[in-house]
Amino acid sequence: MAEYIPSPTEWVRNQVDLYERTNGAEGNDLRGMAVVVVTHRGRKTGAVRKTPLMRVADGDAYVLVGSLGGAPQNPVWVYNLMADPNVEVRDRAEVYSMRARLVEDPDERARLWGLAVEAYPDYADYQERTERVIPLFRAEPV
Ligand code: F42
Repeated sequence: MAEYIPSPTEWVRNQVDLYERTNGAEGNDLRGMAVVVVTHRGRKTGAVRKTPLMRVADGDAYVLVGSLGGAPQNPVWVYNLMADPNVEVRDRAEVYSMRARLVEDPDERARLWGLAVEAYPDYADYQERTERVIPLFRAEPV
């Protein structure tokens, strides 16, 4: 089992810790909107990384949104998922083994973006703030 390296960002690290410790009973939201925790592998360190993201469900799949608050650059986890798409998605007490596929088809992206903004309306502002197209992954059961 590879080493787990917690996020260098304190509030993110604390949210992951609380979420996992309580099996998703606590720490499961951001401003009242649901959050999942995605476990993946660092593409350089090989370490286990855990990233909380907004919960955007699409049937038995989840949409993972690389918004990083509308920052100019992609979050680093996006590159980890491109290098190794095997992830675990924790949705409260349930943990699913999934494969995360970068969504490239424009029609599919438009549909999933609609779901994302429905789940977390601030994503629309984040996209306006940045020149980059916010990357979306569809995490699908394996
Ligand atoms: N971020 C989003 O982008 N979208 C969301 O919907 C979202 C929701 C959310 C909800 C709750 C919450 O607590 C946080 C939320 N965040 C959301 C923030 C999210 O959890 C991440 O913190 C944020 O996206 C930043 O991701 P990041 O991967 O850029 O993280 C940085 C701070 C980080 O951890 N950097 C590490 C570091 O040490 O600086 C590197 C981590 C890493 O993966 N390293 C790789 C390795 O090999 O281990 C190397 C990668 C490389 O290419 O250099």
